[in-house]
Amino acid sequence: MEYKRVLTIQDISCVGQCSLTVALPVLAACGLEACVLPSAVLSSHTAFPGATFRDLTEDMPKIAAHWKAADIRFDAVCSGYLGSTKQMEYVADIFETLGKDGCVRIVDPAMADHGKLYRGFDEAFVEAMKAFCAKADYLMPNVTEACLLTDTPYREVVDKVFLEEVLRKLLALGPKCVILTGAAVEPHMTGVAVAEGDCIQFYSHEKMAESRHGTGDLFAAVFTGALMRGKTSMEAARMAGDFVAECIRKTLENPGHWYGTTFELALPKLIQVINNGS
Ligand code: PXL
Repeated sequence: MEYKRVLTIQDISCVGQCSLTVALPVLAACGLEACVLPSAVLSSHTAFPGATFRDLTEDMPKIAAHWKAADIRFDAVCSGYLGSTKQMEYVADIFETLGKDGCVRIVDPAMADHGKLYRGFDEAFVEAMKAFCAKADYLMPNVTEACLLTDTPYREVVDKVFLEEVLRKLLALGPKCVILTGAAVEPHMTGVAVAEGDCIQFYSHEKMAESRHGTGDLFAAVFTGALMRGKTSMEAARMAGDFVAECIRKTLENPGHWYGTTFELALPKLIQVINNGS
């Protein structure tokens, strides 16, 4: 089996089961080498009031310069939660200079959920993200981020017509493929939509009773892992959606675990699915 090297660029939230602390174990479970470029270090994700935040923007070009000099290159580069617009410029440069031939560029425009921007983000960040999305082969927003990126008023309840319109506008930003999470087109279900060229496909799966932090990051990591293991974008999106549902199911068996998912308990199943496809 070809052994691939993936670079994941996002924050380390020391506590909270999101961003790098979920991407690393998930990519490893997919049989990939996971390299990291931390965009910031936080004591926890921002849903814990009072989280500390150390911005690592200044370190990013220095780290990238070392990799260039040492001829370290990646089969895939994916970005998640970024702390500033300057960081988008650095990631865009990494996309151009640190990829092997055929490198896959994946952007999760992590900045909002449930109709609201995360703490610390503003309109200028959203505007910069619109331009950054053009650099992506695969763009992976949730419905809130999709609405922000396309100047569409957010709706709690959506339907296929609404989502198809948003997906077309997202493709117009420039990515080759859009994977939209939280695309709920049937009652009591949630799902994912994959848009590529003129083709839009939907996959519905069970909607869990509660949501949890970090599920977008889990989705992005599984999608990336599955894609790099040779799955199609639709297969990868299905695997990612099913894995997130399984993580929430396991989490709800541990009442009181409010801030993330007990995703570790679902990793054995992921390893099986990635290797055997069932
Ligand atoms: O899961 C997205 C995410 C990543 N990183 C940090 C966050 C969040 C969501 O709130 O706060 C620091």
